[in-house]
Amino acid sequence: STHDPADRARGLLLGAALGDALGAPFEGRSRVPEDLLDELEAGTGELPYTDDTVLTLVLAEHLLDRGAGNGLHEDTLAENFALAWRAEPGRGWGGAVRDVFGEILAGVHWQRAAGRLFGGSGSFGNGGAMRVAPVALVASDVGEAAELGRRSGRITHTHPDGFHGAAVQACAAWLALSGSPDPTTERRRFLDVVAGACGDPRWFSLLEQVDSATGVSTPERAAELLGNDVSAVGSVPLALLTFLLHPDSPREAVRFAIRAGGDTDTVASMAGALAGARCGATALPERQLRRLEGCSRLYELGTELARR
Ligand code: R7I
Ligand code: MG
Ligand code: MG
Ligand code: MG
Repeated sequence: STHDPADRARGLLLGAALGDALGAPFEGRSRVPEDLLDELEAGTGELPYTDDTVLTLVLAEHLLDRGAGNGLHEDTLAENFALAWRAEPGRGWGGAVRDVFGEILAGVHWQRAAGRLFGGSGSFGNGGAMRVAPVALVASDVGEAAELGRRSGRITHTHPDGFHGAAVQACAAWLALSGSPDPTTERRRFLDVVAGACGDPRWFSLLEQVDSATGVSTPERAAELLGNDVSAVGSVPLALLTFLLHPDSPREAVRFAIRAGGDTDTVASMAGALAGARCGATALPERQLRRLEGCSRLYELGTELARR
């Protein structure tokens, strides 16, 4: 791990984007052979990111614009998310969230647009969680990380599974940045603090399952136990487990998440954000960073967010 806050902030953003970009070619595959992943890592072409990073960037820019102590402004953030979708509709967006963005741009309030999905229950997809990590860079404690996670998640994901999932990933990112509880020696405590800050009983039991799964030896088994799909409950637990198994190697964390199959870009992005936050950008594979789309902007944003 690293003690330089700027390195950690850059690691959080770059780890998220690198996980997204490396996972993207395998999204939706049930099994990812190791040699295909080796081949991608050894390549030289650009590594483009997807919707996960598009929205992570929007949120990071928003938090920077808001300035110290001002948290987030939902109406502005909702519009910025929607504009980002309209600017780049080909980034692999979730099926339902595109309708929310379309309605927002047509003048419907985000709360109404998101709330009427799926017969009024709202989306339980992982889209709130996949973009949330930057809130950890401005939260002053884990409770504030949870609150910002819920608020940013609810803009598109009004189903409790969706916005609590965002809160859980936000809390994990905050703890990963802070270095305590130490995920290498206090796994159980790490998960307990996340569960306590989230406060939702469903996530309390999901995080218990993460704790019970820390003995797994393969990514395939981890996916069997915790899921690897586009729902928040079927992906955030796998991302947290991945981080707890590889807290000191962002590269191994990202590889494990991808080899678990399913929603590979998103799980690798969430796990990459956590390991990147703990270990810093200096611990990320340099050759891959040079191939990563948006690398310099992400690096600058990390530096700027750490400064405030
Ligand atoms: O959550 P969201 O932004 O999707 C993120 C995923 C990531 O894997 C990205 O990499 C990208 O590929 O998409 O988008 P949503 O459309 O809100 O949710 C994703 C999907 O989850 C939806 O298209 C539905 O298939 C499913 N889903 C639901 N299905 C039934 N009932 C989400 N909520 C529900 C539900 O309530
Ligand atoms: Mg994606
Ligand atoms: Mg991301
Ligand atoms: Mg995905």
